Amino acid sequence: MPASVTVGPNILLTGFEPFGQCNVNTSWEVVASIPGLPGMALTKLLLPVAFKASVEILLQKIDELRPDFVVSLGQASSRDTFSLERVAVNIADARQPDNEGYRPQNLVISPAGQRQYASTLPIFDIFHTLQSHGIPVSLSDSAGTYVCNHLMYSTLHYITVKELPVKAGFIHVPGIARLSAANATLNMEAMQKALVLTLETLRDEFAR
Ligand code: PCA
Repeated sequence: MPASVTVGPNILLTGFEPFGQCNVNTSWEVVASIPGLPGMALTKLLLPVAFKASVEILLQKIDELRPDFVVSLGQASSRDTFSLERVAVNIADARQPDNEGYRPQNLVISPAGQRQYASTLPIFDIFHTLQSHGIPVSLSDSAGTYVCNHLMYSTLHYITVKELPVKAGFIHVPGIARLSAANATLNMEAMQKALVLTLETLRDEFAR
């Protein structure tokens, strides 16, 4: 047997570049800080905050890597919890232009696609695991209508249409200002722990 065989899931983990008023994006900060973990092969991918390019880059990576799971993270500056998104909706409606200057307004992402796609990650298992470790976690009913929702929708649509054996979903994390506030419920260390526990939950689900 070759020495380098990895037993366990192949996980593609994505975060975003900075956008808007922020010069860091905590989603990438937390993804970049995660160590390699036993029992899984982890690939990290930094995505531009651009409706079109983020999807093109991610779908190309899915084709190349054929991961078992795709876990995408984005920053939601005003949130205080590690937010597991339940659904992505078939709407692109931006209040501000993306980093390429594109600003869709009240557009349908995919005319032939479903109204919404539910996350196919085991979000309830992840929720309970994080809760039992005292991490501020929530199930979120909306990933918004900006680049993050668009990425989640487009990924799940692609996987569905192509009938790929890939599970995917999205997590929003608080902005850096929230994390560093004196009364922050979630700091960087807790967020790293939350992501590690999330990945370990996926590894356990894969083994079942
Ligand atoms: N958050 C934005 C896009 C990139 C990011 O990190 C969003 O919630 O859509």
